[in-house]
Amino acid sequence: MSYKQENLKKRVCWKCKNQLNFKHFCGSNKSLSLERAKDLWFNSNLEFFCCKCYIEREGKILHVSELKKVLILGFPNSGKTAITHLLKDRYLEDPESLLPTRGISIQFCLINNGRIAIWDLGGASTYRRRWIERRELIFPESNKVIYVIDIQDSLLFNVTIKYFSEIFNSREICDILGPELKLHVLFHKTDPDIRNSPTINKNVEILTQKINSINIPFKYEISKTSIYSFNPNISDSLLNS
Ligand SMILES: Nc1nc2c(ncn2[C@@H]2O[C@H](COP(=O)(O)OP(=O)(O)O)[C@@H](O)[C@H]2O)c(=O)[nH]1
Ligand SMILES: [Mg+2]
Repeated sequence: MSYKQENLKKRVCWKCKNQLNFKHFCGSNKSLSLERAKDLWFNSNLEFFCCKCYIEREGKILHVSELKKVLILGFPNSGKTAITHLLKDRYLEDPESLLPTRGISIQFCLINNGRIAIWDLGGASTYRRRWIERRELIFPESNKVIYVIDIQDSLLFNVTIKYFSEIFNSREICDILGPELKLHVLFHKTDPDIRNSPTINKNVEILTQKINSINIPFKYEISKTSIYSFNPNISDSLLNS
């Protein structure tokens, strides 16, 4: 089996986050062809463990409980996919390499022994319409919705708030989501260097007013986030609370 020349992405152990090695993975799974091994290695829905964590898992130290569902919604380019990566992997290798999301991308991660499915819902207009039309398929059994707004792009405020209210002012969608839903609105791209600038403060004020004027039937929280100041505490509070 030749894997030396392969430019394979690095993976980390799901539990301890130590880096894993494709060569060792092939060595421990000799019955797999190189193609099959690569398919598995690149499949982001699969969990990989290092030997130590795998043995502990076998010993039932790692219990996986229920699967929580988190939806990430918002306009294109607001930062949904970047946030999904940060929530799932805790790091973002190359923010510039993100491509527009086609349809839905579902990523799984494990937090405090609970499995979480993060649904990153494409924000292009055809998709936005589709999520609302197919609400019966998209919204049921969600534990949390994270709605992302690019705080720097004030030209889009009215349209993103319109989409937001199409979801959270819809009796039907709110009934599907249920009264226990946790809604988190992110004023995203509040980068550290502009966090306290007059423009951003003004944008925060405008958006907060717009959101507060919508009759949202859930408890909601507004946070200012940036990929440049994302940390594990923010991930935990977004996924756990
Ligand atoms: N300045 C800044 N750019 C960001 C931030 N988050 C994402 N981006 C950039 O915004 C662009 C769109 O991000 P992406 O996650 O693909 O947006 P999506 O279309 O909502 O999924 C990419 O070029 C990202 O690098 C942030 O916090 N600050
Ligand atoms: Mg995307």
